[in-house]
Amino acid sequence: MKIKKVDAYEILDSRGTPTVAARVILENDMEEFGLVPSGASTGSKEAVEKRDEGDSFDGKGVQGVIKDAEKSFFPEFIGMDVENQIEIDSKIIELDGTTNKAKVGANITLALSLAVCKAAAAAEKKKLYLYINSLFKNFFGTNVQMKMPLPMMNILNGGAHANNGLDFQEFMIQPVGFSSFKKGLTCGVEVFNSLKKTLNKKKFSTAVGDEGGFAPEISSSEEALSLISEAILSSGYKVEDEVTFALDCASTEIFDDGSYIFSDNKKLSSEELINYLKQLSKSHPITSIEDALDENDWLGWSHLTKEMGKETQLVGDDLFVTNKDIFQEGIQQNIANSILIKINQIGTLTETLETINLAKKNNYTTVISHRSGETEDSFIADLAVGSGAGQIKTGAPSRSDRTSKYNRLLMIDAWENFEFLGRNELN
Ligand code: 2PG
Ligand code: MG
Repeated sequence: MKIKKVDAYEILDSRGTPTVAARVILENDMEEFGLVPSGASTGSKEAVEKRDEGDSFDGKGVQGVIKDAEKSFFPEFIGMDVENQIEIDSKIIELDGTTNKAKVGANITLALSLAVCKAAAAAEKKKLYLYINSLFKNFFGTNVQMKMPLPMMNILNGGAHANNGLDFQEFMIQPVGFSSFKKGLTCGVEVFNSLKKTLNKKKFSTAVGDEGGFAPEISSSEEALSLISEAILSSGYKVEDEVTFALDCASTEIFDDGSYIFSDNKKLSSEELINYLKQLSKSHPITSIEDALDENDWLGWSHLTKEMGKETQLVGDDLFVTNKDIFQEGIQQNIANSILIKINQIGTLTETLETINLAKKNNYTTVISHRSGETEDSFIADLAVGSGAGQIKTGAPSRSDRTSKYNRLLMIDAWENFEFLGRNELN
């Protein structure tokens, strides 16, 4: 089916910051939209969001960027076959001509790429996850097993996503000990609600941060983990057997001049931070740690992987920025054993699928991820299932920008008989 028209709209993300929604209209007048998320703690090598830098929205408006795209970029795609995702994404990359989508803006390129995918799925009358799964077959000739992802639920927020004294950004739980997605998610939700009661009892605020998790005024990781442990126990679940912890240290944010600077003014070297994380993992069942070290501290990452990689999932987010060239380098150097996949870090769907494929080929686990600034679009839920990624990180079960993903997964789970591997996803 041919593309008849492409246009775009300035809409709002979950922080009230403008973002882009692109619309693809097909010859038969069917239309689909691609909505773009936005990060707060961004890796320096991510694809670039283009903004107007004018007076409105503190310079974050995208009206002008959209106008430019509508004038000279979107018309290039009229008449193309919407089912040819690779050709369309290649043209996006070629017309942009930069390595980080800086000319057109990754917010424009991704909006178009996602709208194309959704319109093609609709044209073929296929559920989105099934269509994404078929892209793997077309692109790489491989049959990817679809499955329900193990959630990584960020129920206690710190770092750049909250204004408490917590240095690490995300304290997450993973419901590893369940036989179905539905049971696992139910556990996560019950623990989240139990954490609210635990915090209330201790007179902490239960206001939530950007990703829907609580952001109490606490300042140590130990305290965060013990509050969550208490919540798990009082909701009747078992720590370790049924629920484990995952951290996103987002350490690039606290790295300065060769040291990791903590809010109590403690300065740690990468070796010291690795030792601290090892110690923390001894006292709590932490099964996954994301961005344990700075994005450029590759020597540290190499030590970390040697020291902790056998028993802990070590996820590269700012480290790899969903970029297959950077990731390939990391694979060669034996850095990390897992990759976070964020569609807007790279700016097209084809490149995202290539990076997922590279991870699968090299036995890295994959975690499909939201951004802290999200929209109601649940595309990443379909991506997680269709790509058989195994894990999804999409915040707390609170606020519609987060629950839209969980809700979509609950529906897919009800429609299909896809397996849920729980703990076995973690290597
Ligand atoms: C992260 C993400 C998502 P942000 O660091 O993993 O949780 O945060 O979107 O702000 O980069
Ligand atoms: Mg991260």
